[in-house]
Amino acid sequence: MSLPPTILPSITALHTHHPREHETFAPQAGVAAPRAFSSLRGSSAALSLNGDWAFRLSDRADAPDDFAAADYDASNWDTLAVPSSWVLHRDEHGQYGRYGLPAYQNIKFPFPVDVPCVPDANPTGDYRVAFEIPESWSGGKAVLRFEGVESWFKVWVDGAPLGFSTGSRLPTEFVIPATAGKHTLAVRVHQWSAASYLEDQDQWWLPGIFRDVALLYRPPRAVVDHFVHASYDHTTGKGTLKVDCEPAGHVTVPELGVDIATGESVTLAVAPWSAETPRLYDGLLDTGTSGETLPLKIGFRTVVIEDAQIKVNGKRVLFKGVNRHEFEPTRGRSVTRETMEHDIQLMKAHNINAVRCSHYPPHPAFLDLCDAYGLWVVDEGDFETHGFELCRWRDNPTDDPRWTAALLNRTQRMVERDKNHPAVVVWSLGNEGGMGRNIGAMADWVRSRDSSRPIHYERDLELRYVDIFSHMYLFHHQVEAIGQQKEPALPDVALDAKRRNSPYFLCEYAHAMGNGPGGLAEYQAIFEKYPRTQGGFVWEWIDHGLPKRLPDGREYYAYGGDFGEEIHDSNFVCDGLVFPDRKPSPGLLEYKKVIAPVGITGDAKSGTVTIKNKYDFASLSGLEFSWSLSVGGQVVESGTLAVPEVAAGASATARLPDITLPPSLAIGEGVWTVTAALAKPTRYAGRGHEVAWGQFPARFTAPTGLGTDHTPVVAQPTVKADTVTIGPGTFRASDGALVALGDLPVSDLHLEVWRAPTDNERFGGDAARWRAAGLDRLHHRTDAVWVQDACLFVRTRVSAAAHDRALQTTYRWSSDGSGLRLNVAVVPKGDWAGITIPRLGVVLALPSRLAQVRWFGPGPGEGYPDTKGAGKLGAHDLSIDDMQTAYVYPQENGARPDVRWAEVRGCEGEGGLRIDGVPSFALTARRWTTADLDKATHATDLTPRDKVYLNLDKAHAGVGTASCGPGPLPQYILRPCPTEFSVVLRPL
Ligand code: IPT
Repeated sequence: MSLPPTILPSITALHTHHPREHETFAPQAGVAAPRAFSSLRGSSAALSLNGDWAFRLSDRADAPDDFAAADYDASNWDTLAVPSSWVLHRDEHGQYGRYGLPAYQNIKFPFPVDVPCVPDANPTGDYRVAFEIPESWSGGKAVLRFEGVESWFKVWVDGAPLGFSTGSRLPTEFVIPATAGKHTLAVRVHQWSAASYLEDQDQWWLPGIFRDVALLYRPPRAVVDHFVHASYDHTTGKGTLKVDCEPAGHVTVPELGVDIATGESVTLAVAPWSAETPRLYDGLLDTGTSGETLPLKIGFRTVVIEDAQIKVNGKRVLFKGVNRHEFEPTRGRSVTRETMEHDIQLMKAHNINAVRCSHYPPHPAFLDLCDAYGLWVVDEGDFETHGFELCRWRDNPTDDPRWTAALLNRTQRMVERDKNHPAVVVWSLGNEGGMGRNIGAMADWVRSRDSSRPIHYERDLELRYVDIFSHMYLFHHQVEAIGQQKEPALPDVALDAKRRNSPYFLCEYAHAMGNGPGGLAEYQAIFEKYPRTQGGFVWEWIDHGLPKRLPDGREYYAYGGDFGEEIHDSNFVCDGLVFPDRKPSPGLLEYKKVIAPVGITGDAKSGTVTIKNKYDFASLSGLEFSWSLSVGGQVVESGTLAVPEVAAGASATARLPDITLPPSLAIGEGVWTVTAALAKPTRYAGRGHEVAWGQFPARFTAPTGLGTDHTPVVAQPTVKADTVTIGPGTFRASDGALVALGDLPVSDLHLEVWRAPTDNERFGGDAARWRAAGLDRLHHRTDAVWVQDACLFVRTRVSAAAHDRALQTTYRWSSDGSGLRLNVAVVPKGDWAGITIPRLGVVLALPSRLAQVRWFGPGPGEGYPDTKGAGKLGAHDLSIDDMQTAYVYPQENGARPDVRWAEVRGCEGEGGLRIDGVPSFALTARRWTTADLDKATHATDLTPRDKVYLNLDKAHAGVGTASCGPGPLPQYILRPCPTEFSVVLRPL
């Protein structure tokens, strides 16, 4: 309907939205060309501007920018540390909120998708700091360098605008005249900008100047940029060095006697660089500037694709990798060099040899450390547009020419900054940005600038533009098919041929969220079998939990939703191999074992051990081997093992000593353990650090004791009033409940098939189906209690409200006088088709004074059917508290699998209970119930009850990695079927 012209209201436009300066597609203005970080290493002066800056936070982007004026009075502003993210600042009570709050979303954008606009509510940090340029700099230039600012920033010096930049995890330089005297630097940072559409990585949003800021003096003729080309020819053993430099200069490498002009190349015998042998040569680059020489770290190595494999220095390499985000619980992405180094030491000590920089270039110091310590690095562009997937990829920047310049800019700044690192062997264009022509533009540019490294971008699944075939979270059997070059064909014949002859790795796999990841060993077997499948990168290194404090002072790790986010992705941000405090999780220990560089298998009959060197380059000369023989968990003899030289990829056989044990010792389970440890201290671990180990049964091995099904039944039950006793067991006659074992009160013994769902089960796994089937709320009705054949029988029907299916459970108790044997027979009744269960066992409650567990079985850490490689068979001793694994989101944890026997005692060693397996059981000991654990959402929700709960399980399901990827493999899934198991209980 239109109104007649005469009564048209006159319009006074009060506001029309035009894109604001931070809502443009342009990535930067007024900045210097990108260059190698190593170009800054010259001996010329540099001033760090890190420190306390004046700071003011506005909740909108349009606060007046008069604060940039040199004479602006900011005396009433706050002080904020640079580098840091303003949202992570806490008050003296540990509370957040002074400068807004962190927020976590994985894929979803936290604002309406409306390219290139962002909300009016746009936290904006204004910063001011004074600096002084010394007299001695006059005649040269000064460069203001920002290593990382999230997400858009504009810079003024003395009130004059210099320009702006985006690309949060990339450096920006502004060149200014080196005018001696005092100056004022003013910076405005918007949290949200058009560039935020390119930075949808799965992590906390952490705005601010979060990496270093420096002022660099550049004398005339100082190195602007340089590119070190150092290749290695494995057929001749020679390396070729050429250093391009602007301006031209001279290169010396004293150790090699090299003295060449820049642009000139020299070929000579060298030791190559690899992640296993990180040989760096020190060089010097001199461009004839007084007082400025540039140190070079040169590593000779050549990366090629050949035979559908990535080869370094002529050899196929196997990536035993991890995805690394930058994270520290109190500092966010402002990670210190100490932490970076600590991480690298932890990685190396856990046999990890590769890092994917997910999903942005790391702080430059990290790559220096990778060069020095030896890690293969996939350096990745600061680029992810995953949130567009939820809008069916409409307006995805990846395929939009308006964004080509911004995306190229990001790629160029990564490659230019990091091109001189031998550790960087693959360029990755970014992560989860869908597909589009800008990927082609980025790949073309990389190829034209640096043809020495292959290009990766996982979403280019057809390999239109990139060189490496890669997936995330693919199932084992699909990876195996790729190993065999039998993947399903692409419709385009030429692309199919290219892809089928390309190398493959999993840029992400084994989602390490909570308890898990399960199935690592099976992946590794595939990687080791097929040359094309060159390993993968576990997702991810660290749980990004932020410490939050309760009113009572207790701290816990917070995750998405804990800061009142309107939309969020809960604890999906906690999916690392180390906990937020960097303590290794059981997943890391499992990974260490699975990827160990030495395979150790033995055969007691022939007295031999086979040692397989799984390194790609290194010999085993850095390791020393030892053996031990133990019986029932007691080491009876040990010594060193002589192992001949074993070249990379080869195997050798070593002889075990011939040991005859006296018959008195040779009873019980005998096991050989062979260990490979560092023979010398390294940068990451001391001499004796265990690298690999293997175990195998001794010749005389035999299970013994009560834990067999042949124990004679001797003690007769006595029925007296309302009590039945059998051996040490006292039962209530009315319902057959065990009430005491000797003097030890016991309560609430019953079948349990429930466990507090793991993250893998809650996200993508079976938890919802289990709850629907009522496995978490089973009722136990006693059907019958009777004494027969020296046994007490208790038959129960275990079933859930609203369901007619049940587990008929019969407990049969008997005794040989000292021990009390429990046999549990479970028969599923009714329709259980399609229903799996998480575990099957009994739980019992004991007095809370029990505190310490000693057991014989794998350990000391937890283990589930698909995560039990790291457990070493032996006798272990832990407190109940130390048996808990405090996953950030509470869930099933702490089970010790395949336990032969266990003793639970008070903290002073006073009496308790011994459990013998028939032949073994899984043991969990806790101060809370399964239901408590299930209900808890943060570690501080769990408070000890006045009981200790023991789970004695016949079986646990595997944990898999279904939070992102495959669930447990078929052999690790439990389906109800008629089953029986036994344990023997004895008072201590
Ligand atoms: C994949 C992402 O690349 C990674 O950043 C992280 O989010 C991970 O998932 C889950 O934790 S994308 C996924 C949809 C396969």
